[in-house]
Amino acid sequence: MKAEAFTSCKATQAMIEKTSREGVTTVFHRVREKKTCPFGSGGTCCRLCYMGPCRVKDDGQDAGVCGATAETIAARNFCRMVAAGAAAHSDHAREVALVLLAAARGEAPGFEIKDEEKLWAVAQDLGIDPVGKSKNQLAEEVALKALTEFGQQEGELSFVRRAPQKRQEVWRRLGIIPRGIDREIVEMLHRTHMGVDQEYVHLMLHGMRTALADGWGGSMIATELQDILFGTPVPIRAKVNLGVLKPDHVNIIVHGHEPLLPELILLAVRDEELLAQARAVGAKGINVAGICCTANEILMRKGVPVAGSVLQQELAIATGAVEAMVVDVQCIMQGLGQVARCYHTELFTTSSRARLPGVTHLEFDHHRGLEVAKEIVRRAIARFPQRRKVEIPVEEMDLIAGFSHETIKYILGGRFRASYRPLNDNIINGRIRGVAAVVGCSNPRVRFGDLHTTLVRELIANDVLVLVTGCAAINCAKEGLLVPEAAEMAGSGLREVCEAVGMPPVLHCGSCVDNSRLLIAATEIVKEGGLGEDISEVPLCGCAPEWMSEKAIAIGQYFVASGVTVGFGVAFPTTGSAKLSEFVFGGMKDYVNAHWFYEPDPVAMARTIIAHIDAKRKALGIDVAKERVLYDMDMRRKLEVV
Ligand code: NFS
Ligand code: SF4
Repeated sequence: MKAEAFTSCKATQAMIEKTSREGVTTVFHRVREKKTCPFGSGGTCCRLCYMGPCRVKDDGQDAGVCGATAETIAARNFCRMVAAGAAAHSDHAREVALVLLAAARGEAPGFEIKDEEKLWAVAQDLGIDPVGKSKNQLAEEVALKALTEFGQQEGELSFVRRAPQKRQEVWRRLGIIPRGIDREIVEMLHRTHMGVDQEYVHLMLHGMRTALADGWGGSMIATELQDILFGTPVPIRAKVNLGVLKPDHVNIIVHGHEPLLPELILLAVRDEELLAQARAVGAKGINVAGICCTANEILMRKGVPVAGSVLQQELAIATGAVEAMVVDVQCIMQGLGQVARCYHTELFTTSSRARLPGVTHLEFDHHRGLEVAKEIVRRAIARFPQRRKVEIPVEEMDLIAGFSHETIKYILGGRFRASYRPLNDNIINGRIRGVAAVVGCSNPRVRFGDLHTTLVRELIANDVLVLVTGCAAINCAKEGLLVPEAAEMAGSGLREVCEAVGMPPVLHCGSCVDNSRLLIAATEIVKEGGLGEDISEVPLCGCAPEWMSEKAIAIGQYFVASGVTVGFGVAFPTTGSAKLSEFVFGGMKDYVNAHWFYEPDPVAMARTIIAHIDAKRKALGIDVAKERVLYDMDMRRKLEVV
């Protein structure tokens, strides 16, 4: 098969070819065999009860056996995706809260409170008075309070109060302020059971409430408590792509989402005894690299190299140079097990919640996490002499990561005057046209990574400051968009701002739970003044052009419910119902002053985002006539030399 058809990433192409030669099956091989079903894809296949399953046509007559219409079925399916995505982010947060609690009580060796400033800030936002309390006392209270946010039955989640006043009022008026994280997710599952909530707008409103419980609840708790435990990110240089694997080192890949065990593995690989063991088997040292959001977490805080994004997980093993891959939860392909068996890699599942058939399970128990980490490193070293069929792609790229919303404040406002004022001023004076968040997964049904980079180049050429997270961030980094020099590709206004402060035009803001940082950044912009009183008035837009996961839908829904219009590519799970599509692509605006849009073409998506930003500028009265630049061949060529 033609590897170029899947992506322009050379490292990925080389490994697709290697696996094809060696008869190893990967996601890129399987995707060609699986045809999508139009009913499933458009959202109108219902299998919620066994009078069905029912595939329902959207012709105004057809219905499921129970009478459910296309819009009801599609809304129920959509809302279930929101619930699953919110559950994933939030269960991650729960785990972090439990570890914070254990660390505060001195029961989690290897973990400690790293960021006291953040601890104080979070405590206050949770309604805890930090004065006069020791670090560990306060951390214990914060962890316990965070845990109550999950099981709370009435009232409002604490972090909701962080949102702009006007936005809180919108939510209150609609009755969609989340009461408790678990409660909203459970209610969403209940309402979508056969024969419960069957009015699509009513369903979608609870879908917003559930999503808000993720964005301003689960995801935000995960981000904030991880910052307390591991430090709030600051700009840091690192490297990305499969070329970060080292031919003469023991390579360990950490993959998944929770940075807990990976942080301990980073400690373990500095252990002198283990380093001596590695040298004894002929390795020069031990190299740790990440995949997916685990990668983003330890990249942001430690500058650990990133081996790749979600679609490169099997390919990393196929280099033949990975001794161990350690996975926990989410975005871990079952295909990994089969690929690992074709090479010398030992694959470890480590979460009590996730196993793969035929794969070593070594459970991460935070009471003895460091021991588990050392055991993994020891076993990785033992695999080193068994390498065969090694071929590591040469591609690697520099990047700068670490743009927490606090950092953005410092970098733009200066060390002594941290504020969003300069950003707001630059948006008002038009140097920066607006802000776009480019987030989410990669999907083998579209050209992997290319949609992200095409879109982002177009945006920065038009003076749109781009914030990236998740796999989108990794893909942009691989193409050299996350270095200050990338400012050369930016329009003159954005370029000027980037060069003045030495920042890239594309800022890596972290993992997917860190999309909560973007909610805070948007709120800070509002609070700084001059750009409206609500998030929905700010010239900004979100998108996930290569999405695939339910988590992406949850994120999109909380962005929209927070007032940010969001575009998705690939395919969209409401298109099987005209009514529901009209609602998500337009009608939602009447409720939350933002909506979804679907656009599979990245250049057209950029155009839509820019038009959206321009409309917001006009409404604010800050529109200055500006020609839209098309990212031309000349600029593309220039990029390839960078
Ligand atoms: Ni986000 Fe991160 Fe990647 Fe998609 Fe998966 S790793 S949590 S879901 S695939 S961006
Ligand atoms: Fe069919 Fe209704 Fe059952 Fe869904 S809930 S499978 S539409 S009968």
